[in-house]
Order: sequence, then structure tokens, then C-alpha cells
Amino acid sequence: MTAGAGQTGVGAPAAESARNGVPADSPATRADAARTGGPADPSGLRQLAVDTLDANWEHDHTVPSRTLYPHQWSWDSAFIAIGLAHVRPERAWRELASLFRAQWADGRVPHIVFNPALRVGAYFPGPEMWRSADVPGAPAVATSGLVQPPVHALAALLAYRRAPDPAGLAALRRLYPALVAQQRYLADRRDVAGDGLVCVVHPWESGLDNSPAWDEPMAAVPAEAAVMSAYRRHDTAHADAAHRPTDLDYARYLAIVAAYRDHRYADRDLAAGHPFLVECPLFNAAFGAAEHALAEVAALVGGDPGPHRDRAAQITEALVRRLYDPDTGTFQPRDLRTDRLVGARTVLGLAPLILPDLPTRQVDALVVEARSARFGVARRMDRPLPTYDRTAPDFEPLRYWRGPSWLNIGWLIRRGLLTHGHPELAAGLRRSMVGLVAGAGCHEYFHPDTGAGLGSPAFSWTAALLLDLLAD
Ligand code: 2M8
Repeated sequence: MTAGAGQTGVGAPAAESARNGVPADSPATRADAARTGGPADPSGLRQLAVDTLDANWEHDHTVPSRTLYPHQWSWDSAFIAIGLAHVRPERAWRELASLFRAQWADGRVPHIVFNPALRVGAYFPGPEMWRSADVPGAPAVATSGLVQPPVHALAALLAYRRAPDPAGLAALRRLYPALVAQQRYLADRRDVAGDGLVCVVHPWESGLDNSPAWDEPMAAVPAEAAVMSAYRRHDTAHADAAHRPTDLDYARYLAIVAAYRDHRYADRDLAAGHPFLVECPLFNAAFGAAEHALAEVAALVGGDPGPHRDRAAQITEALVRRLYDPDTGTFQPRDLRTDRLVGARTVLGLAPLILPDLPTRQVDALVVEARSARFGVARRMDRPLPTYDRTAPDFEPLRYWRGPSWLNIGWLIRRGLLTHGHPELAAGLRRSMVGLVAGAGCHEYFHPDTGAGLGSPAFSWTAALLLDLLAD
């Protein structure tokens, strides 16, 4: 990748600072200055990451990006807490605590917690679309009604391991019941097929919103692009429209939200008619990894690790049985509306590597898949890990989740490679991720060939996970 690859369609970093009214000597401005080329040395990189996180801190949480995502996002906060634990442990616990304060009575942790201080229209779709206040059991603060991959128990465990002091233990003890309730919601209300796996009801729940994995199930969702003329999209005002989902995608996203909302986010009758029902390998790998993490958290806070271990084993078994495709040697999402595995080979399929009890047969197959020309994980990574099969005819190196490299995904896969005894591949992946930020700064995502920075130029989970990678 090339140094100075930070130019993107998002506009000059200085302009972003000016738009946000950030003072000239603030950490945000220092982050802007550094990100135009990206510092090469570890201490410069570390400072860039800290400055980015400081600039995105908002009273009790960190926004993913001041421009594109100005509220609190669920799995972002988990990744952010992992990084904050290295430099501001007290903030790491506040980050998780503020998110879980917005947990619903049924245990769901909403994927967006809206900051009431922001103007209407700061993000689309905002509270007026979700209308959480109309639903009994929703918190006082406005939220979405969807969830995201449950990486929070793992984040809490890692944050505690990084700073194992009495304050951390007290925070972990407070969080434990909320983390258990989060898992219980998923297990009891979202096992739509009754097979032990969680079903996502919207592509946004997967976190990889625009992945080609969702093309088949999304094609069945009735909507027309013209619907979008009634709305004002916020994302295309802050990022290059050619990198973002299309208007037709957005029309379908809104149709699915409206269907769920109009049933008051009830999960009882989803199988009867909800337009999008998919079992996602990454989401379910996170669900299983959460039980593994909770077993360790339980041991630390005086709980019983046994039930968590049992549930973890059941989830891994269900994942292999329902989502592993022996013909392709990878995991694929299952569309519950057709009961078929989705054909696209995306990076989602590699995610079960994070499960420590994944059987050797599947581990070996995933390592073959990861090293193939499709994903190219190698000892000396010369190209970053893409989110979609590089050899697919519809691979798009610039479009959101349809090719570009993201640090959270690389971080998870690296963790899996370490767990299963592939330190050289993990080291290659680490080198490539650090190289991306050194070349372009803390961007939201990166061109998988050139390393050019894409999306938001000061993105929190990139900064946070970089801190974690640098400390290793
Ligand atoms: C992206 O998703 C939001 C919707 O939730 C969006 O496109 O507006 C995704 O990358 C998601 O994984 C991430 O959590 C969120 C905030 O960073 O942005």
C-alpha cells in the first residue's frame, strides 16, 4: 500500500474538523494532521489512535465517527472498549455501562442509542423512524429496535484482563447479569428455526450491512428505490455515494425496519411473515464466543461457568450442523425463508475460527479458505484481508462491505488464527492491519489492494483495535 493513501471521496480531513467546530489545537486536529499520511512509528501510530478516540468521546460513550455515525453503536462500543482499556480503562467501563443502560426489558441491546442532544436529522434513520418510546420495555432514551453481533462479553473480559484492578472487577460484576440477559434474549427470542442458532431480522444486525451475503435474501424484500425520494439520506452527504449502499438497498432496509417496528419489535411471530430471516455465521460465532467469555467472567465474579460452557458447546455444534457447507469448505448464512445456504463466499464464513471448540475438520477447511486466492491470508500479507471473495465477478474494492478491508474483521480472524495455532498467519494479518493505518490513518475501511483510506477518516474502532494490535 502507498503512503499518503488517505485521499478519499469524503473530503479533506481539515474540512471535516471545521464542519464539526473542533478547536485548532484539539486532539481531533492532531488526529487530522497525522492521518493525511499516517505516522510510520509505533508511538506516532499509538498517539494517532488515542487522539482519534479522544476526539470521538462524547460524555459517556464514543461515537464511531463525528460525521457519519454521531450516536452510540452497539458492537462499535465493544471494540472501542477493548482499545480504551489500554489507555483509558475508566472510559472503557463507562462505554459499556452507557450502552447497557439502554438495554430493553427483554434483554435486547439496541444497535443504536440516540444522543438526545443532537439535532433531528443528524443521522438517518433517526428516532422518528424507530419510535422505540411507543414500545413497552424500551428504555427512556430513544434507541433502534435491532441488535448487533454480541461481542460485548468478550470485550468486557479483554478489558478486565488488560486492567485487572478492583474498579474493573466491580464494573465486570455489574455488567455480568446484563451480558447474561443479552444472551438469553438471543437464545429465547431469536431462535426462529428452533435449531439453537440466532436469526438476524435485518442486514444491519449482522454489522456487515451491505455484504453480498445478503443479496439473495434482500432480493425477496418488496421495495422500490423511488421510496427514497421521500427521505433525506444522511450517509451520502458525508461519504461518496458510489461507496455506499444504493437507494434500492436503502428502500429495502427501511421496509424491513417498518415491518419489525409495526409489530412493536415482537419476536413471537417472525417466522410467519417477517421479510428477512437469516442465520449469520459471524453473528452466531460471536454468540458462541460470548458464552466462552461469560464462563471466564462468571469464574471471576463468583458465578457458575458450567452453564456457559454447555451453551457454548451447543452453539458450536449447531453452527457446524446448520451453516457449514462441506462442498465449499466454509460457513455460509442460511436464509430461513428458503431454508437454503446463501451462495456468496464472504469473510463472514471465516468468523467461526473465533470459537475455541471449533472441530479440527472445520478449522483446517477455514484455514484453506483464508489462504486461498479468495482471501489471501499469508505469512507475509502483501494484500489486506478483503470482506468478499476477491475472485468473484461482483467483487467491489470500494463499496462498503463488498470488498474493502475493515480492522474489526481482521482483528477477529487474527484472534481465531491465534486460538487455533497459526501464529505466522496471525502475524501476517497483524502486519497488514498496522500497515493500513500507517499508510492512510484511522479510516473506517480501506481499499483491499492499494490500502487507500475509505469512509470516515477518523473512525473509532479502527483506532481502538489498532491500540490492541500494537500492544500485542
Ligand atoms: C454501519 O452501519 C450503520 C447502520 O447500523 C450505517 O450504515 O448507517 C456498519 O458498518 C455497522 O457495522 C457499524 O456498526 C455502524 C457504525 O459504525 O456503521
